[in-house]
Amino acid sequence: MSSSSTAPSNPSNPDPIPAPPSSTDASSSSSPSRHLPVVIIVIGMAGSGKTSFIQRLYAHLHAKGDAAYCINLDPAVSSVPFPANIDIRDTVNYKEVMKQYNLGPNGGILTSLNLFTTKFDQVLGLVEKRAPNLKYIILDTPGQIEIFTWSASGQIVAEALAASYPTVVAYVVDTPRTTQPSTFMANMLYACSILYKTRLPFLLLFSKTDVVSHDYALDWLQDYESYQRALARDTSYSASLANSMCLVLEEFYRNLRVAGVSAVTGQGVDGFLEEVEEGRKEYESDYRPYLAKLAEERRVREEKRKQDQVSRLMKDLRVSGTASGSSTGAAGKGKSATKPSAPAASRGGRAMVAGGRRQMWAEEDEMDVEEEARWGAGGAVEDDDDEYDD
Ligand SMILES: Nc1nc2c(ncn2[C@@H]2O[C@H](COP(=O)(O)OP(=O)(O)OP(=O)(O)O)[C@@H](O)[C@H]2O)c(=O)[nH]1
Ligand SMILES: [Mg+2]
Repeated sequence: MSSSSTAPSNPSNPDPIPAPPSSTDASSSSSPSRHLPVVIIVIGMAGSGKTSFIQRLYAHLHAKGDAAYCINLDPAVSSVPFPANIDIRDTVNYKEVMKQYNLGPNGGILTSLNLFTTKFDQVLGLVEKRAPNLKYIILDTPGQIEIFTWSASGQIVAEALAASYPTVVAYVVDTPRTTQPSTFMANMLYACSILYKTRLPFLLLFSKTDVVSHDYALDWLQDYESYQRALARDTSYSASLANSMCLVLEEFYRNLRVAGVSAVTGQGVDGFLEEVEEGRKEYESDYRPYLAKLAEERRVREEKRKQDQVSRLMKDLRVSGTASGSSTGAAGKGKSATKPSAPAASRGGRAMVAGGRRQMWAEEDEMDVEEEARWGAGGAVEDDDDEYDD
């Protein structure tokens, strides 16, 4: 894994490094993430314009003196047109992965991403060192969208970054290729599924607006009757499905941030950055408390697990202690008097057995504790020998 030195944020680079946000900034006191770079994860269907948009965004930020750190997560791309500080291709050779694991192109990309993710702690370390001087961290993802959105690796990458930095998902929609109402609906459903999967602040980014303006999309998003009118011209079965779905998606549309950009002309990039800033605020107000809630739940679960382990251990100790006591004290009593001690003593060791058997023994031990109590209280319950046989 290497980090290129072409980015303006590199200390060895003479390009301007933006000053950290001033402490007199109105929102700095109320927003703990104000000084942190914002992560923008760019996701979108194949060829929707992700890479070209990042190239344009990087150039725009560079011109403004805002430092951006770019990470390329697409192992199959032949050339990256923006200066990637971290490039998955420096770590994993996608073609070799295909050969070595006997995979097709998509399996190769997925496996490459999985391999890269195993090193993601190193990426986080590199990012962390540079973070104080950065304004944005931008991620380009593979064109095979599901490889990032539905794989464990994609989730790990997104969650690892979102745990440390305000993070926004920019879902790129190919504006000229989405003018059909049913294609539009399919794309919105996909966007919706990503929003609910990541739970991160979400931004719909209509690309290639130099070719077709995204006004039609804004119209459909704001007024579903207008969408239905467009759909009325389509008599296919998928149109009737889209008709029902648009009502369902109304709620999704209502909370959506939208921007339109052209990677060719640069039009709309400032509007996009404004939406990213809104996304950062949403991260602060919604996602950070959600993270804190998750962390608290994890802490409680872990606490309970530890307590359970301790109480199981105490039971084991009590049982084996009683067992060794009874094996000496009960010597010469009858057959039934020594019975509980034998399995109890051996169970002390068996409790160490890993996996599913542990639960079995734990449950058994609970029964035996009761049994020991009865024995201790002088209860004369005679058990069958067989019950204790392995
Ligand atoms: N006219 C125009 N063409 C664009 C724009 N953005 C991208 N393109 C073209 O769309 C095609 C795909 O662009 P990419 O940036 O490679 O898209 P991508 O989403 O990164 O593609 P994959 O990584 O393969 O999924 C290229 O031919 C670009 O030149 C744009 O804003 N305007
Ligand atoms: Mg690309």
